[in-house]
Amino acid sequence: MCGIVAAVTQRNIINFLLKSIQKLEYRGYDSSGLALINSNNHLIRIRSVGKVNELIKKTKNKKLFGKIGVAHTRWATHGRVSKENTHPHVSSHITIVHNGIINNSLELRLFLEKKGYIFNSDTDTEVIVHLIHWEQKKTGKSLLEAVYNSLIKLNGNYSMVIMDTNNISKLIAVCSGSPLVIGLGSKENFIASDQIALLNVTKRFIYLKEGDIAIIKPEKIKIFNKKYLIVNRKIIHSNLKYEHSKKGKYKYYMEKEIYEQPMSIENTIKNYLKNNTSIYFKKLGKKEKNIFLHLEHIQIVACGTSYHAAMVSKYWFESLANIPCDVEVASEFSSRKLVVRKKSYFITLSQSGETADTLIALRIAKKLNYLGNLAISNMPNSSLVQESDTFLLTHAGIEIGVASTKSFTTQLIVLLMLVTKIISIKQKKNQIEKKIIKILTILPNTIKNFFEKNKEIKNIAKKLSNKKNMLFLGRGIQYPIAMEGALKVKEISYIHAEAYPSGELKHGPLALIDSNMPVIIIAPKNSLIEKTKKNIQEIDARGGVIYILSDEEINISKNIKILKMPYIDEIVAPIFYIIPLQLLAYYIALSKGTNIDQPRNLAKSVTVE
Ligand code: HGA
Repeated sequence: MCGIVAAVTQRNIINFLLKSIQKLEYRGYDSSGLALINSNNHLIRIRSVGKVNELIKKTKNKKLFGKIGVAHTRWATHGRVSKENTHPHVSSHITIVHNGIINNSLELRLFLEKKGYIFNSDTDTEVIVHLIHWEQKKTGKSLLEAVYNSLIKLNGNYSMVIMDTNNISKLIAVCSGSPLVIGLGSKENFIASDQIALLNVTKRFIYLKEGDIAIIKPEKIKIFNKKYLIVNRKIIHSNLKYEHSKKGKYKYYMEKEIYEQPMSIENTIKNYLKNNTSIYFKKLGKKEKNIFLHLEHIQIVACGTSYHAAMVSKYWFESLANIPCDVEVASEFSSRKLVVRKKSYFITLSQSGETADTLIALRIAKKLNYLGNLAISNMPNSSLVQESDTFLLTHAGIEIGVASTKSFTTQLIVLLMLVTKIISIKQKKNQIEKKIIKILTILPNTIKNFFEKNKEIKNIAKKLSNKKNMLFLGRGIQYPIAMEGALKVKEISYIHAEAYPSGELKHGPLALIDSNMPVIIIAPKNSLIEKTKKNIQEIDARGGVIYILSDEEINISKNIKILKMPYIDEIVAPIFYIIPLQLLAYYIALSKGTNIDQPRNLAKSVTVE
């Protein structure tokens, strides 16, 4: 959350800052701002409430010029959404943009107010900039030392970039709690919260590690680790293309990402196949093989959509591998006394790999008696990946829509392949691998063909778009899919949607059923369908409006609408059945006219607790 971009160059960077900060809008879009140092060494600061487009409008016809500058897009944590609270924040000659939360900001604010500082905002960020100024004024030492001395006093997360009008040839970046990546140019350097903001200027990147402080000049970069020792960090050559971060022919990123799923699923499968006949995880070596052989329990921790993927995998771990598996929302896992099961292995899931709640859970788990831990993420250089014993990537490609789609289905692919690998390690034979690979290989095409049904889904969506509430029902492994379907609807259309296990309806929620309550039922033909049919009858008898997703002919009543699904193997059915629900949520939101990629109050990559 919150996006940071900064540059120190030999050319005018106003267009770069505006274009790049817009690429980070998915991280927050409450307000945005930028600051430049112009040719007279004066600070020019422009800030605006709302999307980056508002900021762009404000810069038009202003003939702005600056070779060094910072920009920010905000997801507010401290202080309302207002121009005063928008970054950059300034204290005399020092300017900062910040991503994070300062827990002790109130006491520091009181301290600084006593020293005479006047605050122009309610943010915790303004506390940091005055503190740095105070430290420098007090000691008369360099800005770097003032930054270092200030960090000791801060409690919280504070990834930030600092700019000084007294020294226009450098920026200082601090990485703490959320990612910062340096983009290396020729006689110019850049820094951002995500490399996609820099793909139009470079392909060479350095990911700062937790606690790093970097001095960034046009021709030189110096990095100190948290012990204040100079360190060399690896330069990474990215193969991501700027075009990958564009919407192309689609109206919204979410639409693009839904339709990209056959390709991203195929990529993920291929990445973990050896000779098309066995599953091969390069990152998992002898140590993990030994753990997999002996583990007796799996604990998975995640948030939001990743939590639903983890829930699906619980069914796979237990029904296919016979391994007990518990899944918990990360913030709850970190909020209670934990009892670690015997021979338990710890797994985290996060698209961005920066989800604060999940990171905190991992840090707690590392101090407990787990056999080891593994992260599943879409981001190879993320904090979760770096802090975990080992990791598996989802290869979904860049996902920008706030409502996750392709990262969900690719997480499911990785989880199913992992379950399969663990089974063959435990059983010391790989028949199961052959079976699952066969099922997985046909999945991308089945999804591609299914997209032809999108007209039918659009029609259902039109009927649902004026509803206030919706229920999603699923049984067994389809229950988490019902949860994910409901979440998609909530996130982008603001309709209250709730998921229930089909069998649970009569224990309370049945009271909600009337002709205004659409009920979406996920009912593939499997051993549970007869039970689900009974639930359908119960809802129909009470005048509920029923939509069923099924490959079975269900002739219960004329009032029931069926979205006929093609046959799909039961094991991968959850990966397939989420597709119509994603489309349904998308088309409902489209009918309502909401901002699908930037739903209100949300942001992607939730880097605050
Ligand atoms: N606390 C700062 C920055 C917010 C942030 O990082 N959000 O993810 C503010 O409220 O402006």
